[in-house]
Amino acid sequence: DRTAYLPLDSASLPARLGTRAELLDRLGPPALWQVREVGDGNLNLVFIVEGPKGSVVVKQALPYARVVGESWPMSLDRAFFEHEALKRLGTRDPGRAPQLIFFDPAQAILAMEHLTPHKVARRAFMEGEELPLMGEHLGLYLARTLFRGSDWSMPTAARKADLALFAGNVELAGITEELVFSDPFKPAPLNRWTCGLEDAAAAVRDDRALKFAAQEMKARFCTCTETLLHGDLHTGSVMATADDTRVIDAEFALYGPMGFDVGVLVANLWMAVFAQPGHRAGGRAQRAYGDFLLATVETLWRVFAAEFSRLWRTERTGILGGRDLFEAQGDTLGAAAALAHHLEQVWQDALGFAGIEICRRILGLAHIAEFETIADVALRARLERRALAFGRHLAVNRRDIPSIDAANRLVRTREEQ
Ligand code: SR1
Ligand code: MG
Repeated sequence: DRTAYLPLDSASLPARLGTRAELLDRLGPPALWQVREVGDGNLNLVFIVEGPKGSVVVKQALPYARVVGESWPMSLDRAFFEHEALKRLGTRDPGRAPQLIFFDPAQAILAMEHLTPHKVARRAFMEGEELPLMGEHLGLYLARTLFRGSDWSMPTAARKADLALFAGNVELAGITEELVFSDPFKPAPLNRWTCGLEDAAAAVRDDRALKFAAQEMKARFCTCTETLLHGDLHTGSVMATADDTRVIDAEFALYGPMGFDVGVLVANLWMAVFAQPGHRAGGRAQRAYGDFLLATVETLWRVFAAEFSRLWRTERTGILGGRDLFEAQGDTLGAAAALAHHLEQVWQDALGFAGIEICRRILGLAHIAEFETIADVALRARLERRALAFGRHLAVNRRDIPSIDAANRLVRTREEQ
């Protein structure tokens, strides 16, 4: 499709994409395609295209932010960065990204595998569905992608080229810099919150310790370019079944601190725990589902640390490898200490980023479906208030929370308040 950029719609899609051999192979004749627009994210169009031979997903960037409308123009380049990122992430942890079918840069269209019967993790959490392998899969994914995109692992020339390439994703980095780290902590036109939380929002704007933490985490995000991040790894970017987990939607990819992807992901799992009373009656079932979510966080972190340590021992081939300083001189304890020091930094960063992510999902522009779909506004406000207090605690006290167990216990304590 070499014509000027034009957004797709369900009616025009078969005619516009029906000459692509990759789609004909997978779908069969375009006259028989069924097209549904299913995008529920903040930025893009997403179509499921079904034909007699199979189905695919077609994603197209819009020249504006869908969540706000045409008054917020946005470059189409994010489709390019998503494609580049998914190629790399899919290689670093094979099988965890969707299979890519084609990319058309002029039309900002990315066609990929239709993940079915996968469900967006957020939706599964609202429906109370247990995904027993998700924590393990995501722990492995985080360790492999974060380690293998860094100077611990990559050849230095390739890593520097990628750093320069993804530095071009400046517009989406800017969205995170503003919407995540700044807006929720100051008066900002796009901020919004549930009715009844006015006092909590005002208290945050007056909370010097929290604003200081937000500014420190923003500085880490902007200046620590240690690895290629997914960049928006909330639970709407995860699709899962009982035995498979996939990570989608990498358009926010950029070089940043490892703790960012970890922290955003666990923040969204913790928020799902806080939201549970809005989705099922209290008592044993609710408690059990919260336990499942907390166990998922625990598994995720433990698997992440174990797999990262394994890669540290076996794949430390990049310019930061440091084998000459430690193992080559017989100092295996020194290598272990360096690893422990690094994991401690990731842990503290993850807690700090998790805290900020929770604050922004309650006070900023982009909220989460687990809270937004709670029709009882008073209940929603009560649950969001608890989550917000937890998020604040994480951000401000991130250096004093020693373990994943301690962090999970804090969730349970806040839930009871
Ligand atoms: C205008 S974009 C708002 C949010 O949606 C994306 O998924 C990111 O999380 C971003 O912060
Ligand atoms: Mg997204």
